[in-house]
Amino acid sequence: MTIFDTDRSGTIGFAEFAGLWKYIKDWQNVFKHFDRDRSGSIDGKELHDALAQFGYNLSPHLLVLVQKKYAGTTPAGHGAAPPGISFDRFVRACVVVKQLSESFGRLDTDRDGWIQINYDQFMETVLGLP
Ligand SMILES: [Ca+2]
Ligand SMILES: [Ca+2]
Repeated sequence: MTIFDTDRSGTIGFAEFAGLWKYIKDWQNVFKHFDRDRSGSIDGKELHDALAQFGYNLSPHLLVLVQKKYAGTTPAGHGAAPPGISFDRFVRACVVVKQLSESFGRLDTDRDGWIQINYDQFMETVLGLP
């Protein structure tokens, strides 16, 4: 819950709760918007459209990796989640893509798409993810 505990008090106060609620409402709208076939989950094409809309043009290979990492692994059957990425996993996927891209952008100061980082910087970047 650290991303919502804005004053770092360790608990979520009312203002933070209101922010959290607004945040979830916004995400629900985003999710509904991109769940074009209203299946209740995000498939590969929908994920591509969502990330492209947010300004992240991932290669097809990376999109498959994101999909694999965040799609549900529950076996098919009665009451099983629909195939694809569920709401909470979709939020997580978007936040991780955003944070990784921002971390990269901060390190790629000359904006040529390449970075050279040492072990500490690499670990800091990865450990900074939600
Ligand atoms: Ca869908
Ligand atoms: Ca660079």
